[in-house]
Amino acid sequence: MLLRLGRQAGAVVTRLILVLGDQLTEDIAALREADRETDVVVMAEVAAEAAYVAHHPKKIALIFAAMRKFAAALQASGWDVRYTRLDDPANAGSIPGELLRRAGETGADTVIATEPGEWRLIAAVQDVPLRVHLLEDNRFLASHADFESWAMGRKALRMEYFYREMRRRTGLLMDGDAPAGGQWNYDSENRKPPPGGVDFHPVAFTPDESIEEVLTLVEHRFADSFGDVRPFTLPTDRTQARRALTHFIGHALPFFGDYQDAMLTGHRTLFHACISSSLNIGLLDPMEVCRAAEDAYRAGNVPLNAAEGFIRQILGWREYVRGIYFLEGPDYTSRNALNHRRKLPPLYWGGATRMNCLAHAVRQTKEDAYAHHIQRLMVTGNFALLAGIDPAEVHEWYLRVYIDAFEWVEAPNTIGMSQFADGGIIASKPYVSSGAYIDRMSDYCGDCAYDVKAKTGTDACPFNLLYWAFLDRHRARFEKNPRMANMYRTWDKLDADRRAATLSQAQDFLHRLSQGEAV
Ligand code: FAD
Ligand code: DLZ
Ligand code: SF4
Repeated sequence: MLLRLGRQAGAVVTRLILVLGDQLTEDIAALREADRETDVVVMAEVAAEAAYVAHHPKKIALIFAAMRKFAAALQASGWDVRYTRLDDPANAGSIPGELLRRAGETGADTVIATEPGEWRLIAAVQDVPLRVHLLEDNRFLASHADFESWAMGRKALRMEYFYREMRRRTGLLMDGDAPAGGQWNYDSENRKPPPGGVDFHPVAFTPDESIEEVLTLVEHRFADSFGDVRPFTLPTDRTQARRALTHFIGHALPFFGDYQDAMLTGHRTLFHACISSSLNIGLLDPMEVCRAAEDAYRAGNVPLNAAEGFIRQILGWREYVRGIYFLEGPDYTSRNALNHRRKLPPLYWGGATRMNCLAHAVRQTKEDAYAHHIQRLMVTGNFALLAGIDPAEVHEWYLRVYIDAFEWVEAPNTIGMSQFADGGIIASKPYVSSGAYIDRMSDYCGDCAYDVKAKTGTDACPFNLLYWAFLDRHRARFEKNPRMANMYRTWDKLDADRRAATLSQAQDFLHRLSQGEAV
């Protein structure tokens, strides 16, 4: 018989079971391994986790509120939970410090932990001078070994092929051996411009007394951080997260596919699920979410393009980016394949800008700690890439400002998908566009100081200038890319005066951006 981790035959020894702020489910590996009779669960609100980057206050509030509720639920079901609040005078200030303090208190010499979602914290937990057993995070549908064996020997690690394998393995949206409807991917049906009327709103949860206490704490302690803690209406426990999911499946999923790429000033979430924070901190399980979407399709309530598009985000993209993060290793976040060096301009922190799309995305991010995928990719990300901003600064911005940001998911999306800083591991070509794309998919341009139709001149949409300047700057790298050949052909066909004016006006714009002007 296998000895359980850290146990000696016959001896009853207390072990510390570490549960981090984004591991809030009773099914988590460390709790599954634990013994309710003899082990002690350690949970701690610590300054080190709240401040290694200056997170959006809503994100800190979400983590603390959900941690407190989860700890109370564990206690109610008989666990010995040693919970440390941020303002506890004995708080050691870091996860390793809290483990050592609790080891001293209980006499434990062993820690059972579920692998954290950031290399930084994995190293810190492994370095704790106790016997540390790290168990693989069991909340994902592809294990490290699954992903490694899929990736092994492949020249290109494209998400689409990984996704097909995951569909086959899980049986999700499969009719026997074939994909439901005969096609794996219905993305071509998912690019409709913004709809006229949208009447979907995610469920808003009114904070109870325990959450109010957290909001007040966060307001005081993190007053200088970027972002508004109130209003706070997010799900903070599993019951609420399930309600939010059911509401989404019933009311928004049918339209998810069609309008996935659309952006509307008056409707910040459109038909998106707003479940990423619940998934990432453990309140929802990815398989239950995918099954709920498939059930809605099988019941005839949701079209296939919507169910498939939604399931692809979770079964495909979410699992795939995690695989890449752990496959590529800790240096992934410092990659800079395009050698971009510009500093992140103040407009990302709410500084004045005349670009309405950016002003809107940043304002929304400050207020909600949320922007949907296309806002992140094609507005803030697109601009940073076109302007040649240092990907490390862009990465830190995304990690700080979004409610769902943990490095395992944020870094591949930012460094890889959005900034092409990994040299093309995730994206087969850079996600860049001129203003025309934003104009087609949103209502932002109508209220902008710039003219999206103007290609050059003082009124010209900066995306129009920067787009061509980016292609020109990186010609050696991208010209041979078959997916970009058309773009270069179009650029080369423009007359020489127009090209020269575009490049010099782009340079002037970038100079003014770097000087801190409100461009
Ligand atoms: P929906 O659009 O309703 O999608 C449903 C679910 O699919 C999401 O909740 C999410 O779990 C999953 N999903 C969708 N797209 C992706 C993706 N590209 N990668 C991984 N999962 C995905 N997502 C995060 O969870 N955390 C991040 O820190 C994060 N950073 C991002 C940074 C950039 C630059 C970009 C372009 C994308 C980032 N994403 C991140 C992916 C995506 O934007 C968010 O998952 C999504 O906007 C969350 O909102 P939602 O729940 O309404 O998603
Ligand atoms: C994000 C976060 C914050 C703000 N605070 C805490 C905390 O006080 N205690 C904790 O256990 N976890 C926190 N977290 C989540 C961790 O930062 C997260 O586990 C790692 O970033 C790995 O994903
Ligand atoms: Fe953004 Fe250009 Fe449209 Fe203005 S005109 S909102 S800068 S895309």
